Amino acid sequence: ELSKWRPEVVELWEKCSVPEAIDKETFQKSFIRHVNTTLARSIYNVDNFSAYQATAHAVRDRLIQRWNETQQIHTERDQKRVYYLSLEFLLGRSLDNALLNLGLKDAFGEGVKELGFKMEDILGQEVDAALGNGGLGRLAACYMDSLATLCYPAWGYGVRYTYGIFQQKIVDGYQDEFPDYWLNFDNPWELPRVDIVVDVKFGGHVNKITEGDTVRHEWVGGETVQAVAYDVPIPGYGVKNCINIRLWSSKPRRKFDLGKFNAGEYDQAVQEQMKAEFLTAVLYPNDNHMVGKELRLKQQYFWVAASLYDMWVEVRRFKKSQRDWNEFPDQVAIQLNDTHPTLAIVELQRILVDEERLGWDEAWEIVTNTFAFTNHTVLPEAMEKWPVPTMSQLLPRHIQIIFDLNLFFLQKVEKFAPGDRDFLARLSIIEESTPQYVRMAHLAIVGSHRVNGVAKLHSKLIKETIFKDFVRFYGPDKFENKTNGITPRRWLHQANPKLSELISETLGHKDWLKDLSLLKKLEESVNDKEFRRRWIAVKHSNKVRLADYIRDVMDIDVNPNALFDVQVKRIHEYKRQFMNILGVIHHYNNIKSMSPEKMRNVVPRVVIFGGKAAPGYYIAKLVIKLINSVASVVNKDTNIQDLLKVIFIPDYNVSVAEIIVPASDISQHISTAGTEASGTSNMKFVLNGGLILGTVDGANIEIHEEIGDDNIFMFGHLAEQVEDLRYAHRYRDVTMDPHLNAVIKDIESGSFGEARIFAPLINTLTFGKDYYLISDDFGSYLDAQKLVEEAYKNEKDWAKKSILCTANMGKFSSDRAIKEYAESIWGTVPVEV
Ligand code: GPU
Repeated sequence: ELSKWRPEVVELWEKCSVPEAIDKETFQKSFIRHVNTTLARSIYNVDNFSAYQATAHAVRDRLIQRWNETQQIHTERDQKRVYYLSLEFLLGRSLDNALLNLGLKDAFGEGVKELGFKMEDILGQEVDAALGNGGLGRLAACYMDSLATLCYPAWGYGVRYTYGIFQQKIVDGYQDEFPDYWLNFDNPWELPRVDIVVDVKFGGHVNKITEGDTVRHEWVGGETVQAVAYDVPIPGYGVKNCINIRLWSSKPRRKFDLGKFNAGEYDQAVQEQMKAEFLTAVLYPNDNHMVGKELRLKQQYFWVAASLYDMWVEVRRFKKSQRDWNEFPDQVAIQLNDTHPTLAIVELQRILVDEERLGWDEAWEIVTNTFAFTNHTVLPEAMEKWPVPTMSQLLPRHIQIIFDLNLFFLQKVEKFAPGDRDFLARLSIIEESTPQYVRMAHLAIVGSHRVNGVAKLHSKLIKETIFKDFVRFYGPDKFENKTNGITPRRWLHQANPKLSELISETLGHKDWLKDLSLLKKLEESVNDKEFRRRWIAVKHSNKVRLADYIRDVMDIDVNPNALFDVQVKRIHEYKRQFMNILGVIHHYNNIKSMSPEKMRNVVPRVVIFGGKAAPGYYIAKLVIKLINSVASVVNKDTNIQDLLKVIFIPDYNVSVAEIIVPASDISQHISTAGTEASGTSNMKFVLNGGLILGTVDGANIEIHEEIGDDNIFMFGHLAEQVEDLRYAHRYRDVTMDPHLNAVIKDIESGSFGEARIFAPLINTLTFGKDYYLISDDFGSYLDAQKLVEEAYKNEKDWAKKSILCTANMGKFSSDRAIKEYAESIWGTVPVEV
């Protein structure tokens, strides 16, 4: 065995493993080598897709070098590591990002050009890695970019879904869903680790073993599924560091359980095996909504168990170092992205107590010092809770541990507030209904040393509402705010190359890509006429790019000189796309009633929507239908000239967002106050010089603080008024704003197709008591839209606003967010390669 590492062998290895250079010629050689050998093609049959594959493989080779070096150095240095557990990573495309982060874009661009290809065409071949629903998954992706760029020793852990978020098609105005079989062709952005396989167990039973005066538990029997690791390298920008996201894929065990079948039922046995593969087949397509499917719980445990076992490899190193167990949290920090990975808390306690034989309290101290938990919503329908009977079946030992943890926790609560049964019941990890439920957020809070919200208002609200009792019990210090951020590399440099170029030229450096606060200096150019002209020209060319895209996919022409008014995000009642389209109808009717003279004062507008509805979310799907019905009436109405167009862009995803975001003049972030935890696309639009029209909610508030009153359009009731307004709706009739009433009457008269189709939607405002307060905000919404229109008429002032938006977005870099997590929660320090 050891002869492999004889000095002369080592020397040979080192001699042969010279890292490939990154200049044009070596790239071209490696491109052609990949065409010939990896793809088994020749010069005569290389299409754009093969060219993409070959380029991707050439980049991959260089990523792997960096990946290896980073992992080696991080292991050597033995600093505290952070593990980011997220059931979603919405990465989008990788090639352009890797080229830019590695600084290869120019050399490789030249390289492919000489070989007869256009880099743009090559980039367009890649399918998105869409292993997430929306904001939560995209946040995880931005955070990985920042962790890599800031050189933190960090790993992500997730699930390698065979099917990502469904593809959306619009048929007769309705959403249709199609499977996203993204692994159809080979995926160059993952490294299969066929040797890293973890057994994960479900079911079985628990034996209680008494040894003298100690009792231990042994979890036996049940079925086993195997988790195989796939590593996704994440390169930092402008550094050699390249971190890892390890995604787990389920597969059956190689061997049949011989006892379970006889020769006559061979096909049955194969089917049993195939069930194992199904475990990680599909991403659940719900955003901000819990659907209690047993398979989802299995996914969660499968992923968490495999990840903790994998970290245990590190832990074994830790044990060898003879350090005290109490030092474990000095080596490892685990961040829980929402409650989805909460079982990790229980799993670690199980390992420490049942397998490492630590005392319960000692183990629990280690566990709670290791974990921290991020909450992403206050919506009650999104709170995860699992039926105790289901959990007992699947995870018999874990449910025991949960009940024990709850018992000890409630004993402390009882001491804190003696006799207060209600307080106890409210705090309990177990909901005492029939059947009982495990409240995952409660478990996550009890098992973590820090809990954070994702924007100032949201962090305040969780302390005052859903987690109020916990604040009373633990004191306020356990609860923090970490306002979300976005990576300026993807969301400005990559999505908006022209603006990035203009900024770098104006500032005289590219350092702003690593320190976004440096954008502030752009303020000095706001009165420079030539600079403003160029700024406007960039926006215009981005609008042309989007108009081209709309023509390509929808065969509709839009005027790039019109005001582009955008709302793209998951379709959800609380996000109020319904209010937007009602406002569009109002605007449309308004134009129709105008004299030709008055029409000349109207700013031409293209209202752009995009977003997926959860397949089971009936009302959200009706909103899509209404938008498309309005679009088909408005877009062919020649009486209104070109003053209004309504566009629903199908299949909104990360790479479509990269085209839409830089092209917006105004974007809408109009959730009912107090419902949108943060929002992150608001940050992307403003960073790209798009103004926003928003409610006093989530991160809108902090964006407002940074960019000032003059550069944002805010409207609507405040979070603290919502409860009273809802109360009034419940006990009095909803009083309709007269404009809203007129719009509803118009829909009911059949102006946008058969009225009965939309009745359930309109009923949310009436019988449904208008829970999201559209009637209360509609008036101020229309007023704000008027202000937008007036402001847009002044091109010079609008350009100034746009520049000041970008200039003041420094705070919203995910680098800032990650540094805050590292400093106040994780206690990790950078290790640069
Ligand atoms: N978010 Br919970 C999701 O995208 N999906 C979810 O299931 C839950 C939260 C979002 C919030 O809605 C959004 O406001 C926030 O910016 C984002 O998480 C990241 O924190």
